[in-house]
Amino acid sequence: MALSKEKMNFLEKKAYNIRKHIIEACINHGDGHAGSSLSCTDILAVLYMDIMKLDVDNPKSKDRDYFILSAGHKCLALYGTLVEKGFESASIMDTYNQLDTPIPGHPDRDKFRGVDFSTGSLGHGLPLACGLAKGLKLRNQSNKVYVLMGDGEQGEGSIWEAAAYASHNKLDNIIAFIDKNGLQINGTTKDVLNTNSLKERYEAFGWEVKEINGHDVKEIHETVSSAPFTQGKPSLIIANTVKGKGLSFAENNLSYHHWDPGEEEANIAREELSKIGKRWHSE
Ligand SMILES: Cc1ncc(C[n+]2csc(CCOP(=O)(O)OP(=O)(O)O)c2C)c(N)n1
Ligand SMILES: [Mg+2]
Repeated sequence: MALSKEKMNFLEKKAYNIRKHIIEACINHGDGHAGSSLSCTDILAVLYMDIMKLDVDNPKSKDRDYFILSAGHKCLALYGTLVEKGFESASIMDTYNQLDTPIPGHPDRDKFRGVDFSTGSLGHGLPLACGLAKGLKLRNQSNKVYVLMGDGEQGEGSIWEAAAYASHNKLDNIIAFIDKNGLQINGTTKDVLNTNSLKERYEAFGWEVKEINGHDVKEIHETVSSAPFTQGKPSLIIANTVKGKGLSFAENNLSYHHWDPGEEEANIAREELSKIGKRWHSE
């Protein structure tokens, strides 16, 4: 079903709000994985606001869908999304990465209601998704398992063992995303470990793969709504993204994988946010 203009507007506004949470938390705390989090914001906004079956008042409900942020360093995007979903008030973002906070530098399921899996060590999200998806199949449950990985993360060998397991076990309840921004921690993926043939590789492992613009909420929505793409096969969405999306000086800039905002950059970021925010405030 085509996405209505109102729904598209709603999702874009949610993505803006999440970006604002990410940027303000980095400024407030003095650092954070801004580039990585801004890269996957639109995907999380679409998933949590309009795709996943998830009741904030009853998150342990048996028929809920699951989300695993395999690239746990992108946690500011997840925290901002959970705040926008209504799991906690926005003030929680002020405690980011402080002692005893529910929202540390990598997500911890025992600390923040709404976080499904503790992650941070790359390469573990897809294996976790396999265990969860297989368990759901054994119980004849129809819940979906969404997992989001980075493109640099594809260098982890555990992902490929899981990719083979998922197709062998016909886990079509797994819908995976790769946030393909072309950068990782210390270089381009092209230079560090080339990821250009990801589509072909996953297809060879028995997956059905689609490639999209990872910042176009309409395209994200339409694509994820049509998953599983083939019955009996796990689905992969390769989302072409821009690391640091929405913060002009950080876009496609390796130095902003982890951002330590000085006063000057903080002021520019606030100005940019308020400029974009006018679109919503004028409604
Ligand atoms: C097993 C493991 N090795 C190394 C790291 C350190 N590390 C954190 S982020 C990162 C780069 C990830 O790049 P990518 O998957 O492309 O994510 P992006 O930040 O571009 O969204 C690395 C190597 C880690 N968290 N876990
Ligand atoms: Mg990357």
